[in-house]
Amino acid sequence: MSSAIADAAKQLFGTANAKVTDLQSDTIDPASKPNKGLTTDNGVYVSDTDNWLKAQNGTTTGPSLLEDQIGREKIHRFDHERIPERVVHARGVGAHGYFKVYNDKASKYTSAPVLTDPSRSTPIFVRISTVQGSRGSADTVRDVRGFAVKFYTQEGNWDIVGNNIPVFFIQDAIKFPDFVHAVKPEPHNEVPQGQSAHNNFWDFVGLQPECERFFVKFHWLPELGVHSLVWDEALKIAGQDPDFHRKDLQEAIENGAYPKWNFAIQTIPEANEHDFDFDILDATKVWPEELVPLEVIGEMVLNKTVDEFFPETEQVAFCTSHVVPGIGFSDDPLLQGRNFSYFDTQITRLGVNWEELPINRPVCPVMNHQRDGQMRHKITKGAINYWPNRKAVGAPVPTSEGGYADVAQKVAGIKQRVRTPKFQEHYNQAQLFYNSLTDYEKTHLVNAVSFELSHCDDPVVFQTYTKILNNIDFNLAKQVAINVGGTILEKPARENHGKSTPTLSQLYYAPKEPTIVSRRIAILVADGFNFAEVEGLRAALKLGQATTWIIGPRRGKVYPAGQVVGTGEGIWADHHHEGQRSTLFDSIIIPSGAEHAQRLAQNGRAIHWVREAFGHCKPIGALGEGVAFLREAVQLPGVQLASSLKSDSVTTSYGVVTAGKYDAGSAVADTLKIAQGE
Ligand code: HDD
Repeated sequence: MSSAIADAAKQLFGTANAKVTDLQSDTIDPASKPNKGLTTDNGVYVSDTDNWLKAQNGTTTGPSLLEDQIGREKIHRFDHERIPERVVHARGVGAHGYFKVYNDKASKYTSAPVLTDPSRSTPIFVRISTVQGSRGSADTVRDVRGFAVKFYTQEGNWDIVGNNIPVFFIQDAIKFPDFVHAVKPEPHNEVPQGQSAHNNFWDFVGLQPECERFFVKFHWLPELGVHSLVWDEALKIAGQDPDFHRKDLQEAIENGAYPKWNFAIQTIPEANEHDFDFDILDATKVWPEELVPLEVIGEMVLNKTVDEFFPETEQVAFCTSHVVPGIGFSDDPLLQGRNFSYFDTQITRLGVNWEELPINRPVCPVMNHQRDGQMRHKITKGAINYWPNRKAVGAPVPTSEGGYADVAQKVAGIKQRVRTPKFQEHYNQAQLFYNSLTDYEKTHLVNAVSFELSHCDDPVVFQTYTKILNNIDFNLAKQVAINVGGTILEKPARENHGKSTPTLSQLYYAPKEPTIVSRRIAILVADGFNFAEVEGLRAALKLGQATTWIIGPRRGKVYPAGQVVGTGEGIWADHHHEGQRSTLFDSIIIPSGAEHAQRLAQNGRAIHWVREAFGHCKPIGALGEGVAFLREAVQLPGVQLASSLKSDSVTTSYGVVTAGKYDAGSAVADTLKIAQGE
């Protein structure tokens, strides 16, 4: 390899984010010089992009001429804009960032510098996706979320292609096409989109109930915890703003609330592979943290949005087979199949030279004797494209000098299509999961399965599946069966082992310190609101890195108490009551102001805003006359509200926080409380 290439790579790795710097050579800013204006793809300035070349005769329109190379080029390029969308995980959003480890603790397990060298900051690109829906489906559908990370390391690219669920649905890669066919829209009518609530999926899962080296499981632990939408919100947002999550990521990064994850590993020495009552290579099983504790060793931060969606987020291509020295593969039958599948799919989507695309190419030097193929970008000098060769060009690198080393592993067995007995046990951990849920998580689960099975109209499907649930828990099976007309059984199919583990409940992943970072808080106003209070609240919430949104009767000026509606200075409302709904915000505040409160109380949409937010268990705050409006809107006798307009003491009840008057001194504390729903 030429030392010039190696030097260039070294220089790139010296920059703040080597991958972002690397992409600059392929990034165009249309506003910058020397671009005088529009050109053809071959760089010729275009003088008219609106009219096809025609054989025009006076006022009679003549035929369009095929010879118009500018018109043809524009149409050709348009006709070929689409590439096949990903067969799964088609809808996604991407961002750049960095990864670093805190110390060299992982050097007990690996020699990979990306995991052991704390002086390094490795550039990464992350793509977060849904699984079932097409590229245009909604963000808030009920689905697993994909989480693929590409590390541009100095030793080459390493991809971790994970999901937000700790287990997978199937055990063997050979079942993946069946699984995906079953979950995707049904083939005869391409329905439903972005949903698993249909016969084929529940039919399939009803018949397929599996849903020194160290073995390692990788975990990304979100700094701000794990939060879910309630189903009613998710359904509504899918219509109100199908790009809700995409925008959320972009908004967080643009506001400097950079999403951050801790990186943790679970490790099992090779010698202990068979010490567990489940097979550790079965991707449908967790490694309970009581048995195999997590070690947090690093962090990942996303701090830059993409410049253009297609060349970055759409063309980024992950491969589980991309590993760097120090990391290898287990015999997990799912992983083995994935190592084949990802590479294969990229060839279909992007062509055989997909690894040369700017977003996919490593920052470190790449050199081999692979050549040609569609869309080859690189030009390699010289007459040699094979190894061994008389000039020793492109020689393999010994493992002692950083070449990839395969770990020697003894393999013996009888060639057969089977699974081990441990792979055939499917219910112990399903029960462990169910037992570990809080009561309200159990309720959500019952509702979720009931919703899904209600959309299956073939009785064979919902009756079989409700019977299967009885292997997990009798009550779960019974409640779902009652809801959907399934098979109600008289007794459990098996004893409940009674074991549970806190780490399987979402509650476990609440942030250690309550925080409002990146929360969206709506301030609901009508003309006549209390200006000083709104300003104070906004400043206080901004300090906590939340964003505030004024929701008023119109997107335009709204007038505080003391100003004449229509002529006063006013403040600008970000949205009107109809334009954005409560579902799109994490919490609501209703400030004081007599006229404003009266106006809100006469506005059906404003009342619905508050009722809906309350129904979705969102924290709601109100001050002064805002409390009176809230009282009318919520009308729930159980909810305690501040009673006196004079009192500045805070009343908290059912996530509703109220005070008679606003005390600027305690503004920060109060508003933070409101937003956290304490
Ligand atoms: Fe997969 C994409 C995650 C099993 C075959 N998968 C894909 C993506 C994620 C996962 C996050 C999106 C990557 C992106 O953003 O571009 N897949 C998983 C996880 C699995 C898993 C966590 C189990 C532990 N996958 C799996 C199997 C196979 C595939 C068993 C096939 C044998 N997956 C693919 C694929 C995709 C893909 C067809 C579609 C687009 C792509 O690869 O790039 O090859």
